[in-house]
Formats: sequence, structure tokens, C-alpha cells
Amino acid sequence: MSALGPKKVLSYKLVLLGDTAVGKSSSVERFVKDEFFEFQQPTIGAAFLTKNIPLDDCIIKFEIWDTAGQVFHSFMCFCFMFCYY
Ligand SMILES: Nc1nc2c(ncn2[C@@H]2O[C@H](COP(=O)(O)OP(=O)(O)OP(=O)(O)O)[C@@H](O)[C@H]2O)c(=O)[nH]1
Ligand SMILES: [Mg+2]
Repeated sequence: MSALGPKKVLSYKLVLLGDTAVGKSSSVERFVKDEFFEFQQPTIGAAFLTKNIPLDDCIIKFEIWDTAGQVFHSFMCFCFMFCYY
């Protein structure tokens, strides 16, 4: 909380799509946790991660869906997100 009260939160939802093994999960892990794994497991369905970045008098909140590149898993992921939202 700042001297002027609670900070304004700006929310952004991101959905990462792409072929398998192009580096979607690795990019998200680097962005959210600043980590890299040489042997990253393929994503099953989807992973959900968040990252808050303070900027001036507000907080930028990223809500990130990291989807699977394998066709079957990404199809299941879309079904889930369709029901979720
Ligand atoms: N050298 C190098 N390897 C990378 C880079 N990004 C990802 N990789 C490797 O590429 C492989 C696949 O990366 P993932 O991040 O799992 O790819 P993905 O797009 O999430 O794959 P799915 O989950 O199957 O859709 C992993 O073994 C990573 O370590 C990079 O920038 N440089
Ligand atoms: Mg992945």
C-alpha cells in the first residue's frame, strides 16, 4: 500500500499457443521465475501462472495460460478454458 492508498491493479490475461517444443513453457518460466530447465517436460493440458510487476503507482498483473502444443492436449485445454470463462 502506498501513502496515497492501495495501488491500482491492471490485469492482463495471456494465452500462449504454438507447436510443441518451441519453448512456450521455458519462456513463461523465465518470465515468471527467472529459471530455465534444459529438459523441460511437455505441458499436459495447460499450466496457469501469475506474475505481478510494480510500475509507478500501479501493479501490472499477468495471468498466463501456457497451453500444450500437442494437438490432443491443446484441444482439451480449450474445452477447459471455454468452460472456465
Ligand atoms: N537452447 C535452448 N533450448 C530451449 C530454449 N527454449 C526452450 N528450449 C528447450 O526446448 C525444449 C522444449 O521447450 P518447452 O518450453 O517445453 O516447449 P513448449 O513449447 O512448452 O512445448 P509443449 O509443452 O510440448 O507445447 C526444452 O528441452 C527446453 O529446454 C532456448 O531458448 N534455448
Ligand atoms: Mg510447455
